[in-house]
Amino acid sequence: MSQDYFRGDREYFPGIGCIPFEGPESDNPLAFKFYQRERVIGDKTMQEHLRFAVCYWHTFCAKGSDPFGVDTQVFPWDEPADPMAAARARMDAAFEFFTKLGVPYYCFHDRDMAPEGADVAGSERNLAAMVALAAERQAETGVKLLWGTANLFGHPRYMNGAATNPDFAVLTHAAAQVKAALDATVELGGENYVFWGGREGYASLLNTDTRRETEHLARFLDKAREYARSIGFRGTFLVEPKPMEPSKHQYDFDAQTVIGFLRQYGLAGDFKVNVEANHATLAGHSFAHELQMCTDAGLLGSIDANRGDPQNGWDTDQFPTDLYDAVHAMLVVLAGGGLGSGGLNFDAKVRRESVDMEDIFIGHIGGMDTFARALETAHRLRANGALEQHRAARYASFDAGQGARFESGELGLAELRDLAAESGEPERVSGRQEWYENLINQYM
Ligand code: XUL
Ligand code: CO
Repeated sequence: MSQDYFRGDREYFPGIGCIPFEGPESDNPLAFKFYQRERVIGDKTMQEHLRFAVCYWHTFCAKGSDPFGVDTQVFPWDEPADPMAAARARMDAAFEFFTKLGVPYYCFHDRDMAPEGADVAGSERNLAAMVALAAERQAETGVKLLWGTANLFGHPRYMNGAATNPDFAVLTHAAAQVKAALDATVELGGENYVFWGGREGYASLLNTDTRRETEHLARFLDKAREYARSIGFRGTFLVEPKPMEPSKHQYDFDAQTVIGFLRQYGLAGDFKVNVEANHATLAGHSFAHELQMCTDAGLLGSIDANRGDPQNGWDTDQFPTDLYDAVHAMLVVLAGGGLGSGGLNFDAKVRRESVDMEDIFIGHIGGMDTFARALETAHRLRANGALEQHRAARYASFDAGQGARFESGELGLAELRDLAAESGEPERVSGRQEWYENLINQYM
């Protein structure tokens, strides 16, 4: 037991020390095989590229219940009967975990960190007390806050939505929570602030004024920005798309929907997108597709790293272990210039059947190793340059001559028609998809 590992009066993960790097030959499940914090890839260390974060909610709050069964996991930090004492114990366990795992960041919802009080002021007091402790723990461990957020979906008052609730009184409670969560994020030096609108959508079109609700959402985000900037928040606001669950339809359906919404209401720039892999697949897209749409718009903010299960149509929030998927994602991230002030937050949980304390370490280690390998592979692929050269060459006909004149808007439809008549039937050019796919496999 070493005081380096934990700051409270109890060690919550006894028998597990700081996770070492042992390399791909190691058979120790509690060691990294690929993630080496200080290893330089291109111009940055792995830690600087990947900016890993642990999420407070799945890892320290959720205990394996599902709609058909109760909790299966037992956590020692839940032992205190007083909710604030339990919150303090949970925080000590969380910082012990962050330190032992060796991640630079964490993320939280207000209600993960502090219990709801009897009224607005009571909830604010609870959160402020826990934020003071978090500030101490951050200073002692060097672990930083990637983003904060407010849970605007768990409490029954939000059953018809938060900022999009048809009842103004509910909207005011959502505002109170966001205000306090913004205060907390600023206090803790958070680099971003997230809005995930789990219940900002509808169950039935028949009882919903969708136009009014989306306007309320935009107004709410605008007022949150105004307040946050007034208290000195310099970071990025992030909207996290998801098409459904718990709502039948969520307004922030996917990246392109959110990008259009942010631009329509003058929020783009201050607000960017937090892409979650499992939300992408729920929307019928790939993870890489969502990242690409955000990169094209200059609005990729951060990533919630996880994966779904191809046999399930819901948000299983599994740890990301699919290397092919992660390589594709890292190709997009590197091509876009990296994650900026965002990071890779493991919005992932161990399975309900994984009931040992070490399982949560093993889940995170696997996710970190997957992205470390993906980073290294994507970097080598980009250094080789063949993929990008081939892709660029497909568009060479727009680089000069009439194609370039079209791009700059000089050619009208009638002129384009005359060019078609002149040049006759174009030669068919192969898309060579198999060549691209094989190249990725060759580098993995
Ligand atoms: C839910 C989800 C949330 C957000 C934060 O699917 O992803 O945990 O990341 O509210
Ligand atoms: Co998420």
